[in-house]
Order: sequence, then structure tokens, then C-alpha cells
Amino acid sequence: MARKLKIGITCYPTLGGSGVVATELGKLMAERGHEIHFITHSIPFRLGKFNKNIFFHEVEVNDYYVFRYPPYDLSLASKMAQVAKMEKLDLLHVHYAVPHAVCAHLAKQMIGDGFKTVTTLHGTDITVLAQDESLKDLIRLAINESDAVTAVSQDLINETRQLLDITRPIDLTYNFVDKRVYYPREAASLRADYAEPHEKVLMHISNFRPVKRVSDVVEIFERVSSKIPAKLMLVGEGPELSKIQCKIRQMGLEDRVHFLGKQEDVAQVISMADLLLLPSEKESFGLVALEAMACGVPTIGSNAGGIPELVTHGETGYLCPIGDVEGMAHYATQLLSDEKLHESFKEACLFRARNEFCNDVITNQYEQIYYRVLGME
Ligand code: GMT
Repeated sequence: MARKLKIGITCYPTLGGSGVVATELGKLMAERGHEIHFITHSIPFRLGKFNKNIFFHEVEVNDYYVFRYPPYDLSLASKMAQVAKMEKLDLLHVHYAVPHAVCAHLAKQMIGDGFKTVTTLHGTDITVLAQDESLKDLIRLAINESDAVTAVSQDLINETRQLLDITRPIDLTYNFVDKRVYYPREAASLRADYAEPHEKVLMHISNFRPVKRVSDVVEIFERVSSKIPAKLMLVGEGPELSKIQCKIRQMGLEDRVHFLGKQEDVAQVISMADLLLLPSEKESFGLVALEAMACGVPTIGSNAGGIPELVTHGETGYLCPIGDVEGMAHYATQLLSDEKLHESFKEACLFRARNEFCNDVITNQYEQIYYRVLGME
């Protein structure tokens, strides 16, 4: 039997899908007997119950008066090296190239002895930051100096190669959901608080950044609800929220839209929906569409980035070009008006989520990558 590992994990502990995936992966690795050390600025928000194999090391920033901007990255790199030496870590797995892979590269120099690092790319580091010429060389260095690099979709691999002129191998490791948490939950009584039995529920969950095109969500909903009785549930918060609230008032939709704010138990919330809307401008993967899929909820959205690798057009949802609100509304109306079709999509969602994106399969892939970089295959 292969030796149990000591793994350091750094991620944005309070941020979206990448934080969720990094934390869930750490928890699953701990369940397998590996020792997991989170090295982050705060406790990862999905960490949950106590586990004897999970440790948290807080990165504290030095804020001396000479610093105009406190150097978080340097504090993180030092903490990584310190924890790696103290706890005798086998490797560091960092999520996001900027700044985490850069810090891991620095830490590696301090640790010495051929210490290994694994970097997972989640999207924004490539699709946004790598567009900035001043950061390109730094991101390229961080990626090239990692002992293994993974990305959450083939589309992101292609974009990384193209934008940064990178030729090194990049492993495709899709995001995953824990099947013990994400399954269709009983939601009839909760749903009754928001919608009448004859009404359909459309849902959008995001951080309300411009890239999510929440305005398109409202446009799609208006078209759908002019044809069939429906409610829209908006989950999450972010910079576009007040603009969206304004738009909903101007369009006279406030009686048909519910704002739920940030929610912790996403599986329970999604289980109230008949359809998820994800019309994003960019999306390297679209974790929320997988969370919905695992709860038997089809997605209607854009064909941006890695979404088509996750949502099968005509089977587990429908995808249209970015901004095609007419097309998305057409498909949504069609799916919600045909109970048999909706039921077949639900079945296809459950099957695909369990078979292609299940926690066991993806955790195995990451574990193999760890053993490979350590020469323990
Ligand atoms: O863009 C976000 O919504 C947040 C960001 C994150 O750090 O979680 O999401 C990125 O990583 C997720 C997890 O891999 C992916 O599911 C999202 O598609 C990706 N966002 C973008 O590519 C814009």
C-alpha cells in the first residue's frame, strides 16, 4: 500500500468554486488518511467538521509603516516554507497561479531538497490575468516551475497554452462534487415558500461579477415568464447585485423574483429549482452547473469556456452563444413546458454527474498526480 502523504494546500479560502474544490479535495484526501495542512489567510469556508488529519496554518501579514501595500505574497511564501519544514510536508498543492504558484516557487527555494509543488489552474488567473502583458512572464514562470500543473477543463488548457506559449504537460482534472452531499434533496415544502405548485422555478447562483452576465438571466426570465408561470430565485451577492435589483424593479418583475443572498447549503437550495441559468461571458468550468447537475437540475447557459465539457447540449441542458437571450429563453420555455423531456434531462444529469464528475474518480486522479511527482508510482 502506498505511503500516506503530508500535503500543504493553499487556495483563496473564501472565494467561489476554486476555494470549494480545494477545500473539498483536502477533506477527501484527509478521509483517505493523508495529513492535510491548509496554509491560507483564513479558515476555508467549507471546512466543516473536525477531522484529526486536517490542520490550519494562518498566514499573517506584516503591516509595517514603510509598506504602502502589506506584502501578503511574501508572508505566504515564508509561511509555506516554514510549515513545509516543521511538518515535514511531502508537497504543496496550490490553487491559482497568481499569486499562489509564484509563492510556492519562492517557498521551494527556501525549503530546498527538491521539494515538490502542484498547481491547479482555475481560470481567472489565465483568462483575465494572463491577458495583462506585465504579468505574463510571472505566470509563465510559476506554471513552468511547478512539478505538475492541472487545469479544470480542456478549454482552459488550450487557452493557457495559447496565451502563455506553454508547452509543458498539463493534466486535465475536472472539478467534482461529493455525491454524499450533492443529490436531489426533498425540497417541496421549502419551495412552497417561493412558488405556487403550478409555477416553474428558475435559479441563478453566482458571485454577481460582470462576467456572470446576470442581466441576461433577468432577460431570459422575463421572456420565459411571459409564456409560462414561473419564479426566479437569485442566490449569492457581488458587485452587480444592486444594478440587477434596479433592473428587476424597472421591468416590473419584483413579484416574481426572490433574492436569497449567500447560501451555505447549496445542494438544498438548488434542489428547489427546475432549471439553472448560467449565461456567463467566461467560465473555465462552471462548478455551479455541476452542483445543479448532481441534484438533477439541468442548465441553460452560454457555450463559453469549459461549460460545453460539462453540460451536454440537448441531454443535460442547452447551450447558446454568449448573449443569445432569445435562444436561451426559447430552450428554457421548451424544457419547462414538456414534463417528459424535463424528466429525461433530470435522469441524464444524475447519470452524468455520478459517472463523470464524482468525487472518487477525481480524487484518485489528484492522488495519482501526487504520487507521480514524488516518484512513488
Ligand atoms: O469566477 C468565479 O466565479 C470565481 C472563480 C473561483 O476562483 O472560484 O471561478 C473559477 O474557478 C471555478 C472552480 O474551478 C470554475 O468553476 C469557474 O468557472 C472559474 N471562473 C471563471 O473561469 C470565470
